[in-house]
This record gives sequence, structure tokens and C-alpha cells, in this order.
Amino acid sequence: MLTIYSDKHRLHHGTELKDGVLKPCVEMPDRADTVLARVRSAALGEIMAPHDYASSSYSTVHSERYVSFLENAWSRWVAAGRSHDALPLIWPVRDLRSDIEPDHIDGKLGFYAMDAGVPITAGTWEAVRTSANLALTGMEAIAGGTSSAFALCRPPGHHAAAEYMGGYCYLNNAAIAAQGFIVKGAKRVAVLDVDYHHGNGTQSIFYDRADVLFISLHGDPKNSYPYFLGHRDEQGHGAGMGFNHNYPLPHGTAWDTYSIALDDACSKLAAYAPDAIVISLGVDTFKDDPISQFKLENQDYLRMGAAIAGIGKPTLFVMEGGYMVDDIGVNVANVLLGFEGRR
Ligand code: Q9C
Ligand code: ZN
Repeated sequence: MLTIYSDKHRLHHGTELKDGVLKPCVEMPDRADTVLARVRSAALGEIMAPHDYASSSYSTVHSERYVSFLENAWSRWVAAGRSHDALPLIWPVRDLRSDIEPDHIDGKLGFYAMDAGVPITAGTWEAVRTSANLALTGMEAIAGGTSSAFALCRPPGHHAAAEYMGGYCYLNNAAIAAQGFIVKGAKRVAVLDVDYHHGNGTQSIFYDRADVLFISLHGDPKNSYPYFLGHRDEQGHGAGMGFNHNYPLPHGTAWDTYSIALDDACSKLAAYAPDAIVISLGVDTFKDDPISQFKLENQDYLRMGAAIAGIGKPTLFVMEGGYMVDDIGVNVANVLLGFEGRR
């Protein structure tokens, strides 16, 4: 399988507010390095660099003012006299106004963020745009006839919506790729999100559309981040009604339960007959993940890949979460090897 990768992810490493303390993000550069090392040692296939794309390529799913905010946030922060990572500290919840964008960077950060897990540093924008470019490059390879590809994205993307960042995500790489397929002429595209956390950003972006099916398997939001989206009754809106499916699963879910939901999701995907499938590939469903609560084992990821291959469509894998650094290389490669019918 073709892998698309860039070292530029290393430009992004920041701090998050976690357990009441500012700490280095668990979403760290070592993650991508481990995955790349395993892609090499498993001889998965060619590794290529991303093409460059203009910022307007991301405005297919994000608003122009949000992309412009991301591009300029660090220089605004520095101009306000700050030198540590930029983090939001105030949000326009419920009856506060969100119809007027603040001018001050402190107001903008809260306006465009859902939590304090999205630090902006000097190198963040370059890493973020390169991550989206990896997904676009993989999409173009598949649109050009390649049957599958793996975009080794970092930072991840599925919590980012049209106008907000959150959960280590800034641009929604999977959504940008899915929309890219549509722009290139696909009639229907499906996104299957297997990250432990609900893909709230991707759901939000495609919620009122029938041409992009979104299916997510994740920790029940009653007890797992992002808490405020991902329930079973969210099935789409307007033309999109019936094209959004959530499978919230309890803490402790292991392969026996997970695979039943995955098989059901794969049947829905096959019935939709998409021209292409985008997999939001998080492996934070692993039993030893430090921030998640499922119990999948190394070998289960081979089975996950085989189940996805069973749908039989051109497939773009886009890296999302997974924080047990020692195992994410093995687990990601197992999905890709399982997809290819290799062991
Ligand atoms: N510090 C992904 O797996 N943690 N994101 C709390 C505030 C949220 C996980 C954030 C975990 C987000 C892509
Ligand atoms: Zn996750």
C-alpha cells in the first residue's frame, strides 16, 4: 500500500490542559515516527511526500475565516506579547453571542475552539496544512486509479468542524479528502471512523448531506470525550437524514462486541455503494491506550483491516488518534496488512 508522509509533523508539539494541569500533549511527534518505522519494517510499500496545495483547498469543508484564523493565530498571539503555546480559555456557550467574531486573539481562540487541547505554536500551521496535504495527496492517488493509500496524518483531524478546532485537531483531513473525491466527480463517498472518540467534526461537516455517508464507532459520549455529540439518535438532517450512523459503545468494549458493530457498519457501507471510502483510522481503541477505554488487542487490528477490505471499494486510510506510542505502529500496520490480506 502507498503511504504518504512528511517530517513536517515535527513542527507541531504543544501543551494541553489535562486533569487540571498543563502537560505536553499526548498527541506527540513520536506517534508518527513509530507508525512510519513500522510501515518501513513491515515493507508495506512505497512512501511518498505530499503535494503542496493552496489554503483555499481546505475551504471546501472549512470556512475561509477559520482557515485564515489558523494561519495567523500564532503571529497574533506573539503580537499580544505572549511566548508560550496559545490556548483558548473562554468559550461562547449557550446564550453568549457567537454571531460576532472578536478582534482580540484571546476572543478568537475561544470562538474557534471546542476545548483546551489544541495548542497553537510557531510551527503548528505548517504542520497542520501539511497534514491536510497528505490526505489530499492520497485522495488524488486513489482518484487516479490507485486502489488504496495511507495518509500518515499528524496532527489528526476528525474533531475539527467547519469553524472550530478541538481534541488535537485543526483541519479535518478525512473530511477534506472526502470532499476532494466529490469535487473530482465521485457521486457518493463514505467515511468510516474507527477512532475511539466520536468524529464530531466530520459528522458536523456532512450532517445535512446524502452524498457523504458518515459512520462512527466510539466510546459512548455519556462517558467519553467529546461528550456533546455522538449519540445513536443523530441520524442526519434534511437531505442528509439517514446518512449518519453512530455506534456508541461502553467502556471495556473488546473485539467480541466491537466486531458486531463493525460488521453492521460494513454492511451499511457496502449497501451505500460508495465510489470511495475514507477511514478515519484511530487506534486509541487499544487495550493499553492511556486516554481511552476499549480493549482491542494487537491481532484484532488485522481483523479490522480484513473487514474493511470486504467492502471492496477504493479506500483511503487517514491517521487519527492512538496514544500508546509503543503499539500504535503495530496496530496501524496490522489494519493495513489485514486490509491487504497479509499477515
Ligand atoms: N485537553 C483524537 O483521538 N482530550 N483526539 C481532552 C483537552 C481529548 C482525542 C482535550 C482527547 C482527544 C484525535
Ligand atoms: Zn481518538
